[in-house]
Amino acid sequence: MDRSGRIFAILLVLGVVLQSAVATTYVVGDSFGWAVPNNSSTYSDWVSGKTFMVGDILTFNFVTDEHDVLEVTKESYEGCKSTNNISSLITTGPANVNLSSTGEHYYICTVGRHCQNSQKLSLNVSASSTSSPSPSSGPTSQTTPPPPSSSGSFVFANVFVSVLSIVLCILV
Ligand SMILES: *[C@@H]1O[C@H](CO)[C@@H](O)[C@H](O)[C@H]1NC(C)=O
Ligand SMILES: *[C@@H]1O[C@H](CO)[C@@H](O)[C@H](O)[C@H]1NC(C)=O
Ligand SMILES: *[C@@H]1O[C@H](CO)[C@@H](O)[C@H](O)[C@H]1NC(C)=O
Ligand SMILES: *[C@@H]1O[C@H](CO)[C@@H](O)[C@H](O)[C@H]1NC(C)=O
Ligand SMILES: *[C@@H]1O[C@H](CO)[C@@H](O)[C@H](O)[C@H]1NC(C)=O
Ligand SMILES: [Cu+2]
Repeated sequence: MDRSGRIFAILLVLGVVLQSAVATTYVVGDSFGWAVPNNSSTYSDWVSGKTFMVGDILTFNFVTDEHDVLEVTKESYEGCKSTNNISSLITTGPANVNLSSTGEHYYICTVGRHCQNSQKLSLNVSASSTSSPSPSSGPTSQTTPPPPSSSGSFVFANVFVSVLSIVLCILV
């Protein structure tokens, strides 16, 4: 491997390492958004294959007053009940929700029978690779959110490294 190849390889590895520290924003349901689906597996299909980390953000895309978002316990999720809420009701869309603790998180829409009609989302959050693992939160306990990560500077660093690698490959 020649010199520029080596430099490129090093920078590529650096970029991948930095990338893994960047918080991810997920748009719930992708282009379908947060609405009553025509299929009971729409949101479980959406979750499947994704790995959610502490620090990641969920964007619930919905029109204000048509839907809402409430984080509840597993029991309330299964029974579509608004009791035992873990968050306060989010009524303004689109809404960002921070995944600030590990473990299972359950979200429902409390409008009409939307939840009964499968407008509900459950997912499992893993400890982020860059922070020390925090204990899984039970239904009534909530772990303190980790200190704000410097994801902005990580994004910048990653862009910087990518640009640098391209420039070096042209010049070297
Ligand atoms: C169900 O919804 C999906 C979007 O999630 C859409 O692509 C599909 O055409 C719909 N199917 C029916 C039968 O309405
Ligand atoms: C619901 O989605 C699943 C998985 O994508 C699919 O196998 C099934 O046929 C769908 N059912 C309906 C009624 O569209
Ligand atoms: C549950 O909902 C009520 C009413 O919206 C709110 O006052 C309360 O703070 C919520 N509980 C939590 C833990 O957010
Ligand atoms: C979510 O986290 C971001 C930074 O990661 C912060 O700016 C924002 O205020 C947080 N939002 C909530 C609702 O905690
Ligand atoms: C969530 O993750 C934890 C730890 O990785 C695991 O023990 C638990 O079974 C998972 N829950 C679900 C519903 O997959
Ligand atoms: Cu709804």
